Amino acid sequence: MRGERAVLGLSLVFVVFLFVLLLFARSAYGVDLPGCLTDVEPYTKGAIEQIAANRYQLRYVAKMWTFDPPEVRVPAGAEVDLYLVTQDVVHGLQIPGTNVNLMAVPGAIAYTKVKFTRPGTYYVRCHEFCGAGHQFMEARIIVEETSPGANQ
Ligand SMILES: [Cu+2]
Repeated sequence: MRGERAVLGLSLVFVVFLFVLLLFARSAYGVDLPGCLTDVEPYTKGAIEQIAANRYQLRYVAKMWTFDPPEVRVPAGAEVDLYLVTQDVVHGLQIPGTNVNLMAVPGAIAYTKVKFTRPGTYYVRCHEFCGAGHQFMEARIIVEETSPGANQ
């Protein structure tokens, strides 16, 4: 009986000691809970950037019920690195006419590479039911005809 009390008392002291260590690490070293990769730049808003000749980086941010950016333009033959994150629930991203089919899972970055060879308008659609406005969730990628002799 006496030995059990001693073990319980020591266990309690040890738990309190660990809690004090946590508070010390937080105040002295700024240790905190890990953040989420998708909550920091450049994944907080959608954008397209040209990163090389005829090579683009396109970052989509999905949220109920839009894709950001809603419309982008690239020249025909463009190779696009496509990144997708979500700011709320699980979404999908599909581009009919291509092999692009991604899932946007909270906290994760989805990636694929696509080459747009034919000019035209490509629709970016959500393929994972995400709420009342799911069917309106759409963006466009306009692939423009390149003029002959253009340095693309
Ligand atoms: Cu959806």
